[in-house]
Amino acid sequence: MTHDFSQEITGDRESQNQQGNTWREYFSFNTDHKVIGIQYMVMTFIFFLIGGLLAMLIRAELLTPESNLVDRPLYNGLFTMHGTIMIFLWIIPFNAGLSNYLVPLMIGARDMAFPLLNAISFWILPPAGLLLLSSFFLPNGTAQAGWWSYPPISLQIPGDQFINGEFIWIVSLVLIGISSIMGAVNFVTTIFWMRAPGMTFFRMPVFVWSVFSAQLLQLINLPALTAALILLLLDLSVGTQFFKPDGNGDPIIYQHLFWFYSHPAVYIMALPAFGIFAEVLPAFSRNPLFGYRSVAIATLGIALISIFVWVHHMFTSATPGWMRMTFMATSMLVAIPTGIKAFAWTATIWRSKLHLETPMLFAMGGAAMFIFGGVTGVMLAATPFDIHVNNTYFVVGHFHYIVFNTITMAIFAAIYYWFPKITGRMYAEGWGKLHFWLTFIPANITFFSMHPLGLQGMLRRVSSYDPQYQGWNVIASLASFLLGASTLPFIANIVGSWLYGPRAVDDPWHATGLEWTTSSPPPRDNFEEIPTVTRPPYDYGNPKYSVIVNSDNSE
Ligand code: HEM
Ligand SMILES: [Cu+2]
Repeated sequence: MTHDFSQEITGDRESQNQQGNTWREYFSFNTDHKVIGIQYMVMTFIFFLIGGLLAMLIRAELLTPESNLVDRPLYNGLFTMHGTIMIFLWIIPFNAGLSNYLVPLMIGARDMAFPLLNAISFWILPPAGLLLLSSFFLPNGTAQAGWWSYPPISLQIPGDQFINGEFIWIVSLVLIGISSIMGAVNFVTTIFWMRAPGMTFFRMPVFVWSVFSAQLLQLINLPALTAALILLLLDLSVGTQFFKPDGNGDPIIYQHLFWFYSHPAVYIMALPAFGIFAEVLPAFSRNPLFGYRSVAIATLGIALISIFVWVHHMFTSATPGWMRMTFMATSMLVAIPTGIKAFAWTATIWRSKLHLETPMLFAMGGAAMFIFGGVTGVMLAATPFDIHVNNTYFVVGHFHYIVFNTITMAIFAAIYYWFPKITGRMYAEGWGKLHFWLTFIPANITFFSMHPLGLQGMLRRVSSYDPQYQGWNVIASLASFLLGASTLPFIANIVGSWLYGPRAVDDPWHATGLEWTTSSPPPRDNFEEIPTVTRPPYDYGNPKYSVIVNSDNSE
């Protein structure tokens, strides 16, 4: 199943490695999984910035109790687009990009199983994203029904234009969904069939296990959302009544189909983050990952259980008692495999000498914040509690502890950790640490504040609120502006280091894993020779890796 790229390799490989790719290649249709990975990551980061700007606007509106900065329809559009962009154009496709870059290297393959399909999956995204953004220029603006797009609200279109914000929203989400399904086929096939000799399932790094589990979920669950969106489009545009309560339709069916995908989507987003922790924590504590096999199995276990919990998003949707009870129980069950992971991370770094370089700071910060977000998650799984705080800022606080404080932090850990491999250059450590503290502290202030607000009863998706809520809102908004500013040192560091940073060695962190055995950046076909794997992953007890990480990571 491996491909032979020897035809395509021209010139001296050494010099090719040194020069890496020219920037033009990143704007062209290229089937190299590494180029595609970088294309995904850079593009999604731009969407992260756009989604972040929208969040700043939302937070600016919420500085005062009155709705005075933007009008209400625009406010609805802002949180709808913010949520949609952050999920479907930042976290999910960023993970697809990182996985694209890493999986073939980590399993000892020369590329993904279907390189052409891989490039097509990527190139669907820029037009879909631009299409979504273009809806800001429509007469009635963007979609306004939140990222869930529940009918009947999503079907109430002012002015009745055929092409409207909701229409564009659905079309671009269907396109993104098609791209994700194609990507999932590629990842699952690659991990199944393209592993190097000796790379058994239980020698795969946990990151690969995470990608495998997350992409299985994409395959099983995403078709439900795609189907629901197509039916919604028909209701919206040609007058069918699948979900219209005033016809014969049932809006609750939409909620089921939506959450059948969108709860697992939480794990499609989170599992790769857990995988990143499992790579970074061992490398910077010089310990093998504690309980590797249990962690690998727990990864699949989380994915499996997460298919059966979706109704916890519908406790207040006239859901019958037996369903509430059942889904409360399954939801709480997720805490077991997740707890195994959290325990393993802690045990890995327990009593070891920690090397607090930037990737480690982000990984430890993200893992710790996950404990907080996980606990509020179990609280929300308890039906009586959820009924109390449903639709309040408590929920918004909870999921931002996951999507920002855990997953986005993990993404930053990954960027710093694999930056030397990807670019062949080192980033600046001081700037990285500054970025960490500027992110970690304001993020906690911003998103912690949302919990007391929710407990006191402040609703989400509102542009005006009772004056009693202003205190925490001002704190959250001011901290969020700092959080926005924290991306500046990051961008400066990444751009500056990519262009002018000192050259990185092949394995600057003395880390285990096949990706570190090849050059930085790797050649077009990844390895001079396909490696034969004879040892377990996280081989940090092995004398070969007993070297201590030092700050001199460059040549
Ligand atoms: C840059 C820092 C961020 C800030 C300051 C921020 C702030 C906010 C605020 C104020 C809301 C509106 C809450 C409401 O009215 O219901 C919101 C909603 C949301 N955010 Fe964020 N957010 C940030 C990052 C993220 C990230 C990284 C994600 C990734 C998935 C995300 C996902 C969402 C979602 C899904 C919603 C719900 C949208 C809806 O109600 O339809 N946010 N955010
Ligand atoms: Cu859920």
